[in-house]
Amino acid sequence: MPATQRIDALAGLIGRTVAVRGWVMTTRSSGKIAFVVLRDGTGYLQAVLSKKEVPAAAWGTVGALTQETSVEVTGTVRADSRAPGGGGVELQVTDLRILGASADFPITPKEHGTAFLFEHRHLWLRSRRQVAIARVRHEVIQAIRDFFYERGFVLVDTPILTGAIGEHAGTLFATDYFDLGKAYLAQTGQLYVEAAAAALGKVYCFGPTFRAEKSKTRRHLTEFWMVEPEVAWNDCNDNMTLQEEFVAYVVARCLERRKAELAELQRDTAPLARCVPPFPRISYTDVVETLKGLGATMEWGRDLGGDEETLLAKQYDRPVMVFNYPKAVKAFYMKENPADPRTVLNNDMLAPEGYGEIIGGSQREDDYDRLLARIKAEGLPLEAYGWYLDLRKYGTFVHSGFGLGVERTVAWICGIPHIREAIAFPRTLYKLWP
Ligand code: NSS
Repeated sequence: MPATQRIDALAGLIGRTVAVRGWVMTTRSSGKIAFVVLRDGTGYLQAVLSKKEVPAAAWGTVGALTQETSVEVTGTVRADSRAPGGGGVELQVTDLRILGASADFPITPKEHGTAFLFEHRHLWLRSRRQVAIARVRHEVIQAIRDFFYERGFVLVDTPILTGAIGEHAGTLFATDYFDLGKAYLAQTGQLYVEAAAAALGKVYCFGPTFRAEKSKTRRHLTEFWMVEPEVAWNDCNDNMTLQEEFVAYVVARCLERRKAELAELQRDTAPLARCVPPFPRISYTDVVETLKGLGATMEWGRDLGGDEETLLAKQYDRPVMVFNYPKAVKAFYMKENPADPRTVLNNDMLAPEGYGEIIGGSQREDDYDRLLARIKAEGLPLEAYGWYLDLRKYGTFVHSGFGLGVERTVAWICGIPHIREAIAFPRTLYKLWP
């Protein structure tokens, strides 16, 4: 038996006899010669069967090779730059065996509606586009980990079951927690990485976060992955510098290592190639004026909505950072701006091409009394924040951090219209299965 190989290894095995296992995508036969296109997750491969050269049993199965039949093919690897599959090779088959039949695969090459595809998400994942998106997501996540590892950050895993509200009281998933009352699914790991930053200096957490958002926009999931660095002694400006270096790094990695996938997705990579620092930085107050100048109805004090973000981001050729938002529309933990106490030392990063906010970050309130006042003013239960206030009691420190949403970032890099295709099994207001 020849050794079993993955399709992506075949380009280095020209002339060799190998076995490949995979799933049938399409078949075409002239009666004497048959072409079977296979996929195995690592690539696509055309297998060529000649009636004269394969055993009769193998030739006899050709008609049964329906879409998604799993098979094992044996044959010789041949260089062929034009072969469908794109790996520069095809397989001259010497034998073929069906491993698992597949009758009436529901997703055919014809067009299907989005609702139908999401009901069949477990099977839709096999399609070329979805495989390409999954591989870009994988690269984004690996790049995130490499970026922080290379810069000496320590990964700290924060809890998913939490006792304190991290962001907004309005979007909590709650569950009963034994005799201790309610536990909330984490909206953020931030409060915990703040504690860890005082222990380790530069840290990040990276995990799923949960928001009971009833919004039906193309930018919202109820479960999404967020990476949250937190750095002792960084102020708001250092925080923005870290963000632009970070986003530029992740984008550059995808351009370098996921060319084939971005091509599969027909992504115009020119806008991505422009994502090099420095990114423009503009204050919220200036943004309000800019938006008014562009004809939007926007008054000082209101948070930016999706439409305003899109309109603003269109004015720039790379991501833009908006800083110093009004205190009233932002979370309790953000540090008040000493130069204008109506605002806080925060920023959002807006992606270009209409993708909107991908990062929210801030310098944290490090003054015990001010933080206490904010917690009280927001009506948050004081007893849940005793430990968080302690960080301001025992050697308080300037510190900043941010959160980047993985699915929004993947959707933008892939150029796909909706965030729900950026994760294998999305969770939204309407989606709990599969
Ligand atoms: O709410 S954020 O703006 N900020 C935080 O959670 C901070 N605690 C982060 C920090 O400073 N450590 O969310 C951050 C990002 C936001 O910019 C989006 O990219 C993403 O998280 N995000 C979402 N993605 C998908 N769906 C939903 N619902 C969602 N909410 C936020």
